[in-house]
Amino acid sequence: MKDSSFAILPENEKDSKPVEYKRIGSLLAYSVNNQNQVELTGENGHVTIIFYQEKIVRMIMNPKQKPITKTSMAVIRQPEKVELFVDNRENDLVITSANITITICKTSMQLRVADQNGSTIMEDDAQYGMAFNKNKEIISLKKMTDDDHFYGFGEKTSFLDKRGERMTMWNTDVFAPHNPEIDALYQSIPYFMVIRNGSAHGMLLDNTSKTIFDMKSSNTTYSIKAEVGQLDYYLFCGPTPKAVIEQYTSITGKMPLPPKWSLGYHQSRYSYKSEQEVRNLVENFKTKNIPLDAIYLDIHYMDGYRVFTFDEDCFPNPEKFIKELKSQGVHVVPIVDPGVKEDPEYYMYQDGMRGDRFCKYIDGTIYHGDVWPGSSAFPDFTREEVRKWWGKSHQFYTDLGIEGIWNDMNEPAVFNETKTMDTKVCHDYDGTPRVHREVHNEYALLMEKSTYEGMKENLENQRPFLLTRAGYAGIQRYAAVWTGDNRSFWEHLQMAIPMCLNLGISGVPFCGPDVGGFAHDSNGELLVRWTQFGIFTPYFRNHSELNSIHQEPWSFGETYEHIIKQYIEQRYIWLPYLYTLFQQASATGLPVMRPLVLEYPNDENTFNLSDQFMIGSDLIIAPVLHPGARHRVVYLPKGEWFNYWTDERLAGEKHHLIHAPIDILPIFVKEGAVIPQGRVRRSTKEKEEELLIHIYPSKKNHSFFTYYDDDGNTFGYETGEFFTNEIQCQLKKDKLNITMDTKQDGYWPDWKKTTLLIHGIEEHMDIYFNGRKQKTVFNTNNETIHICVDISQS
Ligand code: MIG
Repeated sequence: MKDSSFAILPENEKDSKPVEYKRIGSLLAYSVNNQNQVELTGENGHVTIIFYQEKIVRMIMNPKQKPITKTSMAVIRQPEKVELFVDNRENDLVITSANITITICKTSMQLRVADQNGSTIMEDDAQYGMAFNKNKEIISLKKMTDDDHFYGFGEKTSFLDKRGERMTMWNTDVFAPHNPEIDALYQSIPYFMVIRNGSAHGMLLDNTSKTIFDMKSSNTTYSIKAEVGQLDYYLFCGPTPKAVIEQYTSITGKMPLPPKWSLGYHQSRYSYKSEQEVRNLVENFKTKNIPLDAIYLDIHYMDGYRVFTFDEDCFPNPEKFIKELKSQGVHVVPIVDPGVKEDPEYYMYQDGMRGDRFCKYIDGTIYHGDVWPGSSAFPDFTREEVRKWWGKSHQFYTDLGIEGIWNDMNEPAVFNETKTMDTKVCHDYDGTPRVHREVHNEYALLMEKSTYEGMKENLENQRPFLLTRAGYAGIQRYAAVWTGDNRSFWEHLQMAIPMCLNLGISGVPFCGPDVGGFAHDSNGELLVRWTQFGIFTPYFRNHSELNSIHQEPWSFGETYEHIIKQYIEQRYIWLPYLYTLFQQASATGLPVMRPLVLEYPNDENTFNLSDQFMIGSDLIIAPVLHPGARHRVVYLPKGEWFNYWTDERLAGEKHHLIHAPIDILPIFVKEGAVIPQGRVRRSTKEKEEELLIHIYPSKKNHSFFTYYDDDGNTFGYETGEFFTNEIQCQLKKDKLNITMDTKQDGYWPDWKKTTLLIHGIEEHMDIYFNGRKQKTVFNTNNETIHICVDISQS
């Protein structure tokens, strides 16, 4: 009935009467604590304002009691000391720091936050700035200007700019086709960024219950709302979009540098069901000479879907098999779900029960829910001892040589009407119990923390790789995110771009969709276009569902196979550049794959540009997203650009019609760019033989690029075992000066040869490298100039 017109019978109209919200009322008293904390008492509630850092302010409102300052697991930083000055004026209380002024209206407790120039960053609605109702909901309405554009919110469907949308955060397993109507998916990242006239600010609503963000119901205000708990948010004052991401990730943490193998091409399927099937698959990649770094084992590898087991018939000797594959450069990544089968003869269930480690109701009975293995219990990851136990249990996998774990169903998903655990389950939370309704969105974050820390300990000095479906703010600290059960629809290829871009803005650089589409049947053209796009998604895995047509690279005939192979090879060619950007992301929080608006926040053509994106600051990728299309429009922002394939120069601040036959992914390079690349390899295990440095000299700007490399596998980089080389390029009249300067040599890369490739030179030119003349060129007709250099002495 729900899916027919019956759903919209007149009688079904929702009660349009708004829930009665009670306002916090007027300010009765205030006090200043520890320099950076101000406590306010209102008529109907309490507010604590904490200056976290110079440009980060936290506000907490609790209608019942003095706000609790303990944070969720999303936040890992303590407040710093910030000097405050409080001015008690007639109508307002004004709190000032060096960078921020907060004005609190005494009659309504409406907040206004301004920068040092007095420009408003954020302002409460006069009536419902802070309010709550008898159902324990809390809400805050903020003013919205015509120029406000919204980004972030983690993993959402629809276009890039979320103005005009209403979104729910409630980790949900959605197999139904993801479409603009589905506003809650697997990840809940209650954080967003507003860009207004080129300036930006951001907000994290740190509340792990169901939260709702509404930029749709009004043209002049937007609202943030939570089902239960405190109104507890952090305001990041920017003022640039990049500064907002840096501020957000300074308190929620950054992605650790992943192992290099996790950046290669990964092949998956629900499921490769036996050792023999996997061996044949790997053999196929080998004979077809297609690069490969990992194979995934979906639920069929287990004994009756019991996690931490292998089916003995299908995988008779997992250790031998996994080690052999690894020696050929292929990692095996098994799936691990949180549900533990209710089976008194199964050690994980026994261990969990005996150690009192499963989620239970307030009366002490264990919660059991149906998942793959049938009735199952779920570890209570809110307890530290349980996290340690679960993490340590991964020794089962690491002893076999496994370094990567794929966590699915961790919303947690349960096969029932609500799709999750009973919200009345009472989590231990290390002795301060809270019901599932309050902490649902945090469950996966805690599971990933447990898994990451356990894997890291078991692997000693090797970097673990985790892939997760669900998460909360801060998930980037532990796992890469894939965007769940998409379908082999062109629409889902299109949707994957803004979804990944907004994940990147939300502090999650390491993400990607199932290439080719998970459910439904893929086809040759779709898989080609998706693979072309996939080589630039930070996470690159082809995965498909049980009942779908197979979609390994060779599944649709030789013509398609040939192009798919060529692009998987491109991934490996681009890896040195991507790895440097991953390193930057792990240090700054800035995403590898980014929307143009992050680099060009004043250019209105970028505000909702959802079908092209940037890799770093110098590359624009414009995938083809429609069947039969052999052309597409590409917008190039300010600057001069090169077509990567032809070296044709293209003007910025213009739309261009680009020819893109089936074997072309349109790529554009900004003038002034320096881009390191490598050669094709069969896997990241093969040594890098040659470093290629593409240079696109600019007459206007001096170019800089710091290339980064390390062993790709250990934590040695934390103690200086890495390599950096600063590449510079300056073009003056007819003299091109290129320098390379090794700044850090705690690690020395594998390559034996370095080649410079200089693009876009048409006239007479003298080329210098590290002060020595290398070559004089004349009217090159736009040919690329190759020069071999030796940097070992530099
Ligand atoms: O509900 O393990 O999103 O990638 O192949 C199905 C089987 C459970 C959902 C995951 C998908 C995986 C599948 N899982």
